Amino acid sequence: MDPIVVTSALPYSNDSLHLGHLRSTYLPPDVFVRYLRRKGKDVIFICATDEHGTPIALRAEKEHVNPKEITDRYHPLIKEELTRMGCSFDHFSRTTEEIHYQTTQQIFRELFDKKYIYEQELDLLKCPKCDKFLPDRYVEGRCPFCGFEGARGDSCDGCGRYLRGTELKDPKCAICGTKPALASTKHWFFKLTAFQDRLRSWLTKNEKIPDNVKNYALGWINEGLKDWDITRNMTWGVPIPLKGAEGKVVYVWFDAPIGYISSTKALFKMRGDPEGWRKYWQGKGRIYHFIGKDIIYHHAIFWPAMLMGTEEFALPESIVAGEYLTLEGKKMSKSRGWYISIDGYLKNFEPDPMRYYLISTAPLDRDADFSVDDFIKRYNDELADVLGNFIHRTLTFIEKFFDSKVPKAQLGDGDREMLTKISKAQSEVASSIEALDFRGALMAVMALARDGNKYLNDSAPWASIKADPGKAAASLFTSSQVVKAIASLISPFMPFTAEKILQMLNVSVNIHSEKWEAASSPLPEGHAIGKPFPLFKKIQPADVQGIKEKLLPFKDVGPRVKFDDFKKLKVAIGEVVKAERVKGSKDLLQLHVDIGEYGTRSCVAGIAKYYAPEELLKKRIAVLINLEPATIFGIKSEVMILAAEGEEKVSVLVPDRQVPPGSGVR
Ligand code: B3M
Ligand code: ZN
Repeated sequence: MDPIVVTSALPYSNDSLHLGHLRSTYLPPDVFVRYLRRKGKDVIFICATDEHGTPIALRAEKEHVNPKEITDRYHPLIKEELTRMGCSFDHFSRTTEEIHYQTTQQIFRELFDKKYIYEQELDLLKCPKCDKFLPDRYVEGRCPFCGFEGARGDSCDGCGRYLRGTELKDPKCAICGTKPALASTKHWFFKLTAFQDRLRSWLTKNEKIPDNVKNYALGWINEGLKDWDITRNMTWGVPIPLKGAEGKVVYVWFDAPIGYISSTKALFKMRGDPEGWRKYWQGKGRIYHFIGKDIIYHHAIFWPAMLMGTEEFALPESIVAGEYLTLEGKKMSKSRGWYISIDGYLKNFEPDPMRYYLISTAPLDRDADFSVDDFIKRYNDELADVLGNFIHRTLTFIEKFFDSKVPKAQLGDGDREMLTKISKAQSEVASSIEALDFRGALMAVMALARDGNKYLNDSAPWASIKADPGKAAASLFTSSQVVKAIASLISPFMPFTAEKILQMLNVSVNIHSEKWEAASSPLPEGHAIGKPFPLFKKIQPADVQGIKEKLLPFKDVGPRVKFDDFKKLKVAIGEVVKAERVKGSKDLLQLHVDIGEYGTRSCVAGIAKYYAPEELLKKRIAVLINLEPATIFGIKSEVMILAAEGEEKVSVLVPDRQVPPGSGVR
């Protein structure tokens, strides 16, 4: 039996995780691993916190602490929130462990000795004021590809491209804002170009890598790869194991994926078998990486090339990349505060409903949205009405009519037909999971619950119990078998729910290690069940708003104003009669606005990035007319325009119907 390694991308140890991470990176592999364990496979589920890199170093510098203090703070938090969500890692290590440093340095040396790593002098950005080189996020500027303003020295959030600091337009030091200058320094490069053809043929031949990953990666290869700068002039990271490299560390993206290997090593060391890791990584190991779509490049290009270069390790069998999850239709963003944290969710709900929602909402290779209304709807319609209701009805009828014992039964055709659906669902769930279609697999379990509900309605044991108790017995015997099967089949997806169902059934197996095939082994006649309880309490319409308030990161409106104070503001409609750029400023326009009976007034507005002067001419817009005048760039500004600030755009406010200049707004 070939050993299997399943990994989740290593979260940076400087922030807690949110629903988007769960959906793409942590839940799908957990489902996979839970299933594989029950199939008796030799599988390990590996993760760790990624503790290096400039975001952590930069933050430490700003907070005047050692970076390790930050990662020490977050490692246990992240580990705990994932554990509470049911993610069943065999090991969750850290990239600051000694074994990780050793492994990284060893792989660096191996690649260096094989001439896949070479040295080069190059000119890099250095801040004259801080007297420091500015690796990655230590420098910010404008993206040369898409023009996005907040691009950083490693990548652009606007277009998602991988960048070099020297490619940025208008670069600035992230610590002090000074414009950096070029200075020469020694760096080491990984010869990515040497792997171009091997990567292409490996990707093309690999059938288990989903199309979204394959197409991106092949696209990049066809554009042509560049050698990869894998060292950084900083002290936080794994030191370069070469002479003359003092004060330099390996780039975080070189050491992070090695964390998959070093975490495996740490696991086997803990198990008292320090060489045990080898068969997973060096032999016939089958490796599955689960990641978010923004790090496909790192996993489908850099990492396999590194592995190829060592000629020692197995290559990934698959790389599964989850697409994005939006929140209420809007991009989730930590910096803007628009996200639901795992912790915030768990304060209000059990883990399983979210596991259910995120796994079933859309296939992994498609974007998905989380909305509270949809969550509640599906919780009520699917978890409460279908799954919970079927189980609860079956067990309470057995309690009531058959003294809590699985009845002895003479089965008819309809009952037998229902029972065949169990093994059908069992193999459907299995084949979908093996095809990495976790959503399809979960839907197959739910289809079994739906069939069970329908069967129970049709056979109506509550109606036949008096006149034909044998029929009621057959119905409840059959339904109880379906309940037992559901507990088993749903365990990879909703492990806590599976345990609860078994508790109600009074079956004391460890469902997480029970053989998958046992899903269809029957509950014996006469088996005494436990006390039924509702699995999912329905959410009432009256509670919906309260749940929204708790889950969604609604912003506080701040201090309230008195109506009398509001009335003091005079807003009116004015027509732009003249518009021009303010000389010497990139941001400002000067407008002349005709405000009817209030005259034509000058306004200096910071909207030059969003509007060309001509665009505004003749527009009727909302302006605040009784603000104290100000002088901006030497120009008198008497009124202020009102504008909406969208995520990327700014928009002046135009009345929906034609109203004359000077009309008041209230
Ligand atoms: N630490 C997190 C991310 O970019 C990054 C993953 C490393 S995986 C080896 O999603
Ligand atoms: Zn600086």
